[in-house]
Amino acid sequence: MIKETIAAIATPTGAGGIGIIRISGSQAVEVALQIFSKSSKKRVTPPFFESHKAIHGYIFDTDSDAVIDEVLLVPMVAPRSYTAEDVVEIQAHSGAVVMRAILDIILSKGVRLAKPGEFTQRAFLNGRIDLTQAEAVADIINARSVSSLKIAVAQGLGHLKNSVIDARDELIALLAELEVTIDFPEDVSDTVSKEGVSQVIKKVLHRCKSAIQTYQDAHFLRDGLKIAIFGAPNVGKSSLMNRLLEKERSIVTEFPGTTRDLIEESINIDGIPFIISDTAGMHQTDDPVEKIGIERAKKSIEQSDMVLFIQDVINISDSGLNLNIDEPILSNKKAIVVLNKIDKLNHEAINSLPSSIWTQHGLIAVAPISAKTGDGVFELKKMITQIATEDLIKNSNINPNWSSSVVPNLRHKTALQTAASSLNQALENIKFNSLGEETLAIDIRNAIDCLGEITGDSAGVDILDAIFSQFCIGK
Ligand SMILES: Nc1nc2c(ncn2[C@@H]2O[C@H](COP(=O)(O)OP(=O)(O)OP(=O)(O)O)[C@@H](O)[C@H]2O)c(=O)[nH]1
Ligand SMILES: [Mg+2]
Repeated sequence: MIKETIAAIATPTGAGGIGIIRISGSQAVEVALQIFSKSSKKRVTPPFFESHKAIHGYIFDTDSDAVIDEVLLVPMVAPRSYTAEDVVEIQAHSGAVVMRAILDIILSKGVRLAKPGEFTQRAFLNGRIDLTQAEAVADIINARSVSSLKIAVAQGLGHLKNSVIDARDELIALLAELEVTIDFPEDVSDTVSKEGVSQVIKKVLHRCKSAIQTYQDAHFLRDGLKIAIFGAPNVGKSSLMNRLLEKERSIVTEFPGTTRDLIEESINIDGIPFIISDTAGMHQTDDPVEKIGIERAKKSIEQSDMVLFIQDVINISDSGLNLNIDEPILSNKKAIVVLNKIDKLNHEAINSLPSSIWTQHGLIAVAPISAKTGDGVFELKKMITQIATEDLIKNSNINPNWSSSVVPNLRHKTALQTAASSLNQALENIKFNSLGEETLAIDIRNAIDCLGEITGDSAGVDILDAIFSQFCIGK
């Protein structure tokens, strides 16, 4: 049982229409009523209040009896609150001084300032939400796109939690049966067969593997898909970057070698987050600064999920497309060949450009554009989202709207991988040993613990600290 009552400003600091101060704990209601009055003339504690009903009134400085602000007080009695404790939210006018003054009065009544994420941590410790739902709160706040928001909301509603709990419960039931086998081998019922046990393990293993696959195909919806713009000097990489961002972010000049350092920005295309980088033009050079820029460009391309390989359309020889893109750098990457500066071509020449090209990396789509006029950029954006999501749509049961989609994060994926390797080991064990072997029970117990780490049932203090310390104060 958590005793201390905590408080914090829950809204961003600065001027705004409304700011909220939140108090949680067994003293929350008592403290709020001590400093609140329905009358601005004198302090009249409301004779009664209804949970979840706002009360209009005033916050007083209890030392001077001066009114600090006109507010709405919203008491939420346990367990029907964010933390599952008694919670009071004070809706005041949002200004740095007034909010701080109200918070100071609350803290003077023996309430402690909340640590970052402590309200959500209490919701978790009080069993109202599991760890995946607590993480979803941070994901909702930090969502950079509609797709990542929808995934976070689905996680907040417990879709990931439920699927992990189901799998874990199956293993717990299996372990219980096996433990009887270990303790009382003579009492083993006919129902516990090697085949039956393997089937349960395989079913859970399949679930773990498909969740890991979903992470691989879909984590960019949450973390952003990395796109590198790459090509020779002066082909229009920075111009394209600026077009995609719809702002003048990179410097553009007619001189080759203008971009020397890596420029990285986040963008949102059709509700999907991308992290896009403009790189230094690839060529042989002795210039030490350019050399460093080119090294950085190569690294960025290595780390990217998708490459926009940009060419000046004028440089394409009449004998056909010799795009020189047998670069090993492109292997295993999603790629689009962007033919820039089509404003220099006539209609006929534009129409004769191919829509895709065979390379040693397979068929790559071609996008003719003019970064100068914006022609073709809309189609290029469509192509980017389509190529980004094609694996996802092919491999997984994620609905194209991203809602109710269960997409594990990196922490979940790591735990799922460890669980899967314990389950694989368990299957090997069954092949060569009897079901009564303690090592089989150990493998299954490990898998149960790994799944429990995801929901928080068996997460250590270090994991909890790492998760909640990333939250802001007041959440
Ligand atoms: N006509 C035309 N000119 C363009 C187009 N895109 C870029 N340019 C011009 O090409 C020159 C180089 O453009 P940048 O965007 O700086 O090219 P870059 O590839 O980033 O060049 P570096 O950073 O030097 O490697 C500039 O003079 C641009 O105005 C285009 O679509 N059409
Ligand atoms: Mg540039």
